[in-house]
Amino acid sequence: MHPLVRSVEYAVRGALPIRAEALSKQLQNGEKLGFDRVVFCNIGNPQQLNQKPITFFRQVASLCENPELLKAENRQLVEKLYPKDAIARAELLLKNIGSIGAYSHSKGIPFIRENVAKFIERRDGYPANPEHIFLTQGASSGVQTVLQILTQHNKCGIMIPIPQYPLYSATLSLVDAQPVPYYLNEKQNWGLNVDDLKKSVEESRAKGVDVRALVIINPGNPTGQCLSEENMREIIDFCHTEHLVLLADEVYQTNIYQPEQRPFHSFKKVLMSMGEKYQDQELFSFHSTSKGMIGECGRRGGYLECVNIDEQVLDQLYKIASISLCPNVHGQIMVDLMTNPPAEGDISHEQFKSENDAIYESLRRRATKLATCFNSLEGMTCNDAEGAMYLFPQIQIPEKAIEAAKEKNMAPDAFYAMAMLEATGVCVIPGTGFGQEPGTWHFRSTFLPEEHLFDSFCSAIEKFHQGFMDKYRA
Ligand code: DCS
Repeated sequence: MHPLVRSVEYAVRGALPIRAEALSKQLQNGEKLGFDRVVFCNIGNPQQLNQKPITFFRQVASLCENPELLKAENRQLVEKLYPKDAIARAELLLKNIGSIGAYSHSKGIPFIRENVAKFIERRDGYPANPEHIFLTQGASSGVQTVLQILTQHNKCGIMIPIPQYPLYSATLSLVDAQPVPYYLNEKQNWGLNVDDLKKSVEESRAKGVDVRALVIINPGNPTGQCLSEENMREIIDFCHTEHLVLLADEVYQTNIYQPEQRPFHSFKKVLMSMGEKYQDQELFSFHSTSKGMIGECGRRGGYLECVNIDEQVLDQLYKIASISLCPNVHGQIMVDLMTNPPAEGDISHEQFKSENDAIYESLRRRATKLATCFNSLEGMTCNDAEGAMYLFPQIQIPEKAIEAAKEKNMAPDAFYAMAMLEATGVCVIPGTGFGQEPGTWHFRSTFLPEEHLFDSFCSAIEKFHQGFMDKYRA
């Protein structure tokens, strides 16, 4: 086996979730544990925790899946079950796609790429070129491809935040390139200081690392911060000065919980607004149908926009995309729906808006509730989530627990998270999986458990935490 494969670590599907799966099986087999269900807070997978899909999206997807329903003989029946605009959208998509069982263009269906370009134009107020947009299997495959083309030997470095979402560290391990870490500042609500970026790039270059790109996750995962426009300008200026390609992971762009103080700005928009000097700054930005209020993670929809990327590089990207033939067509359809949902005046608009708003408001309430719960616990502090789907609290783990973890050959935060899982069925991921300042301990939890169960979810964690502290307190 290739040694690089062995070197990869990916905590959100690591030891904790594997144990959680085993416990879940035990419960299914009728065994009695101290809890009656496993709550998978290890991953931002809303529909796994029973978030309802957006009705219009599923209506269109189901009609595309079964075009027989659109035939004249079934028309009456279908019009009873489906609103007219869902039928019309499915017909329009099928006209442009043909059969969804066929391979599509390797960059994605041209009609859908045009719609994505229009969405970006509406969002940012600057033009987007459909030829510079690649539809991808979730954002993950776009990120992997771009990291692959940006690196060529083990002295190549890519700047990644710490804490980070481990897609980045895992992919860099696989392509044998070096992560060049920069730390987010927990005391400033996980803010990003450009001086830290400068220090990090200088140190790495002094060691002979060929630093090529900077990854920004905005809003952050696992940290939930949302960058200010001013900070983004500084980041772009830094990339421009240091000749770094900017990778903007913007999959949580609609998960924004303080829209007045902390609105979302895309890097594309900020870059475009910065004038002539910056119009050679290379940028890749990523979006996904897995997040937001959509949560269609299993469908694997996403896109990648290339800004100021050389045509020859685009050709190579296209070639790499061709090796996989095409992104799956169900995901492409979801990208179309995400970027082009029912508009005001459409029959389905009201229902779409009310479903979307209800999920959004509920996420916002749950984010606050869980942060309040964590902050009420002995030795735990937690920043509010300005965006995304996660909290990343810090825990002061008592010395006796650190000793006990050592005996089990576990990191202290993994020891804590495993104890939580065994006691409550709640599966979170230790901070070690994302990276953290040495000597600090964290875990990441989603705030996705259903709202009607949220109080009992919080009280289970409270009870466990108190018991853990009582057991190990000096
Ligand atoms: N980028 C970020 C910042 C993510 O959080 C995720 C998924 C992705 C990209 C890739 O998602 P898709 O490939 O589905 O578009 N987040 C993982 C996580 O931390 N929990 O759930 C999945």
